[in-house]
Amino acid sequence: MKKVIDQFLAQVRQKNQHEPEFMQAVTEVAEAVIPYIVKHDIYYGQNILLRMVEPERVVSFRVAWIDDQEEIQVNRGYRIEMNSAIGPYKGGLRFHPSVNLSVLKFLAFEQVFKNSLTTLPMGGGKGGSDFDPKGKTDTEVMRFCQSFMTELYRHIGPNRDIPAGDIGVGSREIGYMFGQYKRLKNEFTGVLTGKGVSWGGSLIRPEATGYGVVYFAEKMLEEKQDSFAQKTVVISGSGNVAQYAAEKVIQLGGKVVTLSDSSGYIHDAEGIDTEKLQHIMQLKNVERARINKYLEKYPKATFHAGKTPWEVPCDVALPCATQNELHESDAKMLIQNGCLCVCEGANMPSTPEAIHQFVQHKILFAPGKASNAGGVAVSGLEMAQNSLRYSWTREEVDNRLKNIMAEIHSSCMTHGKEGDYINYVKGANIAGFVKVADAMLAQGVV
Ligand code: NDP
Ligand code: 2IT
Repeated sequence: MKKVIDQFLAQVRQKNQHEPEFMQAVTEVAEAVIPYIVKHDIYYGQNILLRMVEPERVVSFRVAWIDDQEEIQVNRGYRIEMNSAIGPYKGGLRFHPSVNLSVLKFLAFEQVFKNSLTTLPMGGGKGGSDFDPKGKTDTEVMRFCQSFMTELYRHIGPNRDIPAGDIGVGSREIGYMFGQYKRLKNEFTGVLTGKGVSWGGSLIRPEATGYGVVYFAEKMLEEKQDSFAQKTVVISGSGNVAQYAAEKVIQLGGKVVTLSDSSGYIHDAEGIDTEKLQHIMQLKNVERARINKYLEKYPKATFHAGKTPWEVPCDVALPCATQNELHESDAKMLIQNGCLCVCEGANMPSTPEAIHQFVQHKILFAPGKASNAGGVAVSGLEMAQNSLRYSWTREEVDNRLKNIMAEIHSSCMTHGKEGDYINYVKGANIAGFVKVADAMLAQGVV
């Protein structure tokens, strides 16, 4: 089996030189799915995975804009339309200086499996730019978003490709991009998700990824007859996903002791309660400050510059910042400190070596494509509401989100059970694969 997997990966690597993140994502899927393909005649011999790793379309474009000093700036914009077998392309836009083809292809590839797991009819895509919103004024961000959309608009549409937010793209950026799309097309449609509630957005979409991660982790703990009550929880990141993961953990009786950003992490041993979290939301979302500003108001907390929070002893760890932020040595430290459950909020935050540690030690471990699918799932519900020209209540959307996370959890169990251990990596990859593969086979060689 190893030989078959290695041969496949060598073939993919040859065509995708210099794309380490993409190869990392493909390797994880190949290791889980190829043994399954080999055992199932309908998939075997169809080159189905080879078709899945080739994006249906890749668009790359110039984004020129003028900054506040009247200097001309040039960024690169992308949209990767990975797979539309089960629905229109769907996935976020990331604005971060680290954005390149490899990063977006890995994210688009993950999105295909994630969207398949949600039970909703969405294909997979991802896009973004190497634009850095940090330190930019609102008017600079607006001019950038308008220039970006002036090219992107011809490639997207409510039945074709529906972008949303990701790192560096929140409600402000979605607003500017939606405004420009509407102006260019003279059409009010649900072409983006994550919109404001007064202009077509869904209640619970801002909370959905973070809440969904915690609903998923709750299901994992339930398998061990356990819950979040009294648990010490370590979270990385302090953006959209981390903030609402923290909010839900607090509601369920857990104690959140860390949050972080790219400058380091804060450790509040007394626990970050609702009031402290409100302050963090003000700092990060309104003032756009660095996380260590927390110490000005809460001096008992400590700040650890340049570090990630995995060294802090905990019961549950929720990596919610970015890819490859949790390494093998971090995994060993978490295990040594008695961590029971690692549930990914970010996309691919754990390195393959770290995942190997978790699986080998039979720690509850959920890959992001399963546990962070709540965000795109509620994006799917936003699309449904837009089509209905109607809005559901908070309770309605939250209940649907809970049910979807429970469905994803049971799909992982169906395909991931290994004796008394649930291998969520295997389960998520196979369950995500089956739906897309079946649709591709039905639609012929296209
Ligand atoms: P935000 O931009 O709101 O927040 C990102 C957070 O992660 C910030 O605290 C940021 O710190 C930190 N971060 C980003 N890059 C790095 C880095 N290279 N090193 C250390 N810290 C970093 O993004 P989101 O919360 O939306 O996204 C977080 C993760 O969740 C991403 O992996 C994203 O793909 C994933 N995700 C997001 C979904 C969504 O609906 N938004 C859905 C599913 C997954 P700083 O401010 O210093 O950069
Ligand atoms: O990674 C992700 O799933 C997202 N950034 C959300 C995508 C979406 O379309 O809501």
